[in-house]
Amino acid sequence: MKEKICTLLFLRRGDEILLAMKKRGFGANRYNGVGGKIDPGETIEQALVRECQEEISVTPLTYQKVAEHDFVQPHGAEPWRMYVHVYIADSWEGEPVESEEMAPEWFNVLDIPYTQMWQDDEFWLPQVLGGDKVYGEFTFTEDEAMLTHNVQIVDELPNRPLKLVS
Ligand code: 6U4
Repeated sequence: MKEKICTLLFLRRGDEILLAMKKRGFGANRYNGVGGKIDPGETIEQALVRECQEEISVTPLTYQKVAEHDFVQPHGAEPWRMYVHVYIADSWEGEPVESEEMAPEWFNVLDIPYTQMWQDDEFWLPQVLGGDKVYGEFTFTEDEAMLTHNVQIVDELPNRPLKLVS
């Protein structure tokens, strides 16, 4: 099974969060936070900052971890697993700029376009935006439809080390 450990970051400004339309690759044509794979030798936070700079030309300055998710697609010829460390930033340097990968856009937290996002998002993003910390486990079909979800509000996130263990 292909396995990846990734970051996902939302900028927050008052009642608004920054989403970005993914223009190509995995998750294309969906709104999401910014982020991607943690490279060998990188910390989670180094990857978070680098991906945000690469995708929308912004450097996050202060941020906190709000969720961890285990996403698994166990079916067919190309199964995958993605473990995602999710953060919210409340200060940053620079203005969001569109790149080849992402087109950023601000949304009111009461008007998030869940129908144009990964299906799991509406099961955990509202809780996170309400101030809870969330651990989630989700499975998907080969067509990237969500099959099962298990979302827990937690006091402490697992802070799973940068190695996938089943
Ligand atoms: P490559 O092309 O592999 O270098 P990279 O930018 O490193 O790409 P990418 O774009 O595959 O990684 O990262 C996937 C992004 O999508 C991460 O920010 C995590 C996020 N993501 C993946 N599955 C998700 C899901 N089910 N729900 C969600 N975000 C998801 O909200």
